[in-house]
Amino acid sequence: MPSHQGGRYFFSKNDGLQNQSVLYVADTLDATPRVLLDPNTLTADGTVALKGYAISEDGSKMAYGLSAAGSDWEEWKVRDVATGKDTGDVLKWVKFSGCSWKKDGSGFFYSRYDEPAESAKLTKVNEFQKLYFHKLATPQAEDVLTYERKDQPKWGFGGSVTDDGRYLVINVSQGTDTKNRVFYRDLAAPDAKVVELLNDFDASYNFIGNDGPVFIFLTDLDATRGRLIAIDTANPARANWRELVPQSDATLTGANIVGDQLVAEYLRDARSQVKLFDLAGKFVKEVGLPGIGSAGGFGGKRADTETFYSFTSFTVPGRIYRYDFATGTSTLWRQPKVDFNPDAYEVKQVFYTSKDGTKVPMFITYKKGLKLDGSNPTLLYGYGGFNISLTPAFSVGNLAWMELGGVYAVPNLRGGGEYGEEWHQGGTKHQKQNVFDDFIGAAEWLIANHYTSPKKLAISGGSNGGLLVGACLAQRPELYGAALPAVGVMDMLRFQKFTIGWAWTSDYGSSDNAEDFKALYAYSPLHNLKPGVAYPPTLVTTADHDDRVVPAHSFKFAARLQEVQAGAAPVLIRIETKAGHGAGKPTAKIIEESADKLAFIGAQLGVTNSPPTLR
Ligand code: X97
Repeated sequence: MPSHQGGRYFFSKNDGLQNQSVLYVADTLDATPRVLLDPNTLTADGTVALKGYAISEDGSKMAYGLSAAGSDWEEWKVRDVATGKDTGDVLKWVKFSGCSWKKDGSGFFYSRYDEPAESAKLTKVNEFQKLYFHKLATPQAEDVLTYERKDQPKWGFGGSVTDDGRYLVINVSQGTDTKNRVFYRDLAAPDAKVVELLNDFDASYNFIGNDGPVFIFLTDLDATRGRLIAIDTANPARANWRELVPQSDATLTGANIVGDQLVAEYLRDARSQVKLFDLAGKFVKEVGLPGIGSAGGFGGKRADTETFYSFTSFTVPGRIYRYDFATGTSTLWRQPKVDFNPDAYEVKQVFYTSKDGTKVPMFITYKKGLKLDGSNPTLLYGYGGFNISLTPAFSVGNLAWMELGGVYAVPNLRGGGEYGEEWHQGGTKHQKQNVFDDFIGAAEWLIANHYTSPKKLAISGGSNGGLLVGACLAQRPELYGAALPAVGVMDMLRFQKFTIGWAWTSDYGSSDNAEDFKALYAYSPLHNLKPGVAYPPTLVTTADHDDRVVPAHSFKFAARLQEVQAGAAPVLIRIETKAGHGAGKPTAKIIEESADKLAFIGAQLGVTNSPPTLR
């Protein structure tokens, strides 16, 4: 999506097979863009990725973060937008950080950790994050420490300068817990102290923007599906908080102040809905979307008269639309060319009942003409955690599967964010088994409704979804014909001991706590594989530089599964090199890995259709 800053437009584009997307700048939307940063020129194998960038207020400078070989570590640099030359500024040991410029362009705020020992770079526990200000053209050693808490190793800090330049808002997080604190500092007063505005970790408070001293937040306080509130920093007592947009039956997942309005993004049964409100919270109108699917973006500044958003679904490759606030119309700006006929596919949403009676939605996509005779090779994909929602999205890999006659199914498991914080909490800690029951329930529904049968059903998921696949494999080995656990958390007793693993105790609990230990031990994939059981064909995947979920999880799980396997089915592990948890993976490696995974499940489920002719 283009963003408009300092009179220029910035956007990225991938021709389709480029390892990394290229960042362009253009003077107007219609002007010929020029390349501002092409990560493909930084290494021949495309393993250096652009992880983020921030443009200074006047559009003259770009701060940008690169990561190498898939690691979460980033190195930030600064580029002169007019000349395309780097300024020489270099910031190291940046991780889980944003970047926010001071409006005078003198420098920016970012978050970093202390430098780890070389040998522990990819495994050492990440704690004591610190917020810094980097002044342009000075060495990192001279960066000004803006905020740190030596008494709170687990607090993470993110700094953002408000649209009007007046305040630095400091978001305080505790790992992946949705509850946070919010502090701020007045940037207009030279020696202003940090004000602890929201200091309780009692709910989530997502800063949306400010109208002078009045701060607007998206919160789940007394509203599991979210609402917008206004807090006057001059009068911050709770009794004075005002509700701008109350909770509704759809889940409020994000909001922005653009075009002098509040653009509110909702999920209704995991499908996007977008509404506009004025700054007092009065409903203005709904933004008509091009169909059932996922919309995102809607960024910009308060004074902007336009915004851009992406729209995608299972059969709609990501399109970019421009929304004009004056006319209230969306126009298609860019759309990729993918050589397939979307009308040849069917997308539907069903609702099934899980073990405890909970109604769970599931998207199912397949080529039209499907016979419900229980014989269709089916790929069931899930995640189920961390308040993350699975919404309709396009993937060439999934399309290839469906072209071969495969069914692709995505249930919205508990633990996700589809129905708000209550839905998320329902799949965490001592209730984590609900997530597995929901996934198993999806498999059983697909079998009972004659889409497929156990021998024709593959399960897949990555990260927390790798845990999902591992746990469901251990609990119901006879239910599947193949399993693809990717970059999974497989050892639930030790995950907190490496890199950012401790952060996930908000969803998982911790083996350091006796009660949690019991719950974790009961489902930990590594600890629940049993000798004498015939497990389905399994291809475990991970990568050598995964410092989000260290690859040891997958190594141990694969070794144990090979050890106990009583059946004849293969148990393989595929370890990608110069790659990590997934973000920034070059297209060439994505294709190689997808091809191997599809070939594995295709062979194991007996996919017999001949592949479509290569064009
Ligand atoms: C993480 O582990 C992200 C680790 C760093 N991090 C936090 N909180 C986040 C963040 O500890 O980036 C956050 C971001 C997205 C979603 C939730 C938390 C943060 C929050 C506010 C401000 C700045 C940072 N994640 C999980 C993961 O990778 C899920 C998504 C992000 N997992 C791997 C979970 C289990 C397996």
